[in-house]
Parts: sequence; C-alpha cells; structure tokens
Amino acid sequence: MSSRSSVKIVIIALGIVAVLGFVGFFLSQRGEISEKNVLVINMTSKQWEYAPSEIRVKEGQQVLLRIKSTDVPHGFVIEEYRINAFLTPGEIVEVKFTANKAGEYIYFCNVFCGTGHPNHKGKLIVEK
Ligand SMILES: [Cu+2]
Repeated sequence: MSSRSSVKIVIIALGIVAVLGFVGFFLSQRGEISEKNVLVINMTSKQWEYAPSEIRVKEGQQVLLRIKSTDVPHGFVIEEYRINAFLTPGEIVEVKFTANKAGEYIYFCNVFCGTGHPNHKGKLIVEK
C-alpha cells in the first residue's frame, strides 16, 4: 500500500468519525427536547435523612431523581414504584420513573447505615 493511499484511508476514516459525531450530536439534542417534561430533582442522602424529605409531584409526571449519598452507603426504595437503588457515597445515582399512581408513598433506606437507619425515610406525594 502506498503512503498516498493510506493517507486517503485516514482522511476517509476521519470523515466517518466526523459524520458520526454530528449525527450523535443531533440525536442527543432531539433527546433533550423529549426530556423537557422530566422533572429533575437533586437529592442528598445522609445519616439519617433525605433532602428533600418530601417530594410532591402531579400524577403522570416523569421524574428523574439524582441522589447522592454524602457520607456512607445508603439505599433508596419506593416499593410501590419498584425502585430500589444502592447509593454509593459521593456518586450521583439516577432514578427515573413516571409518577402514574396517585397517593402517598414512603421512600426509605434499605442499607443498614447506623443507629438512625429505621427512621431514614421520606415521603413521595403524587397528586391527582
Ligand atoms: Cu439506612
């Protein structure tokens, strides 16, 4: 293979990468548009409380919880929504769900995190 043709191959490869990059960019932009209706809630978990300790949303709302433990490992469970997340300290864990069941639901920690663990909980309120 001449060095000339390998230069061509490199240029073509770079072209393909550039095109894929643009396609990816536009697709991600479109994704953001459809994600506009998602309510993003940043949460923290620590011994022995969640902040916020109460979340109130409208029925049908798409919700993205971004939860970060600021001390030790915790859990985050909403049984009725089949949510069960493990919170590694310092990491943001994303929990996405559609609040399609009106009512009040307890979210709680299911990872033993010390003496206050049984009271480590909060409340999700889904309004009709
Ligand atoms: Cu706990």
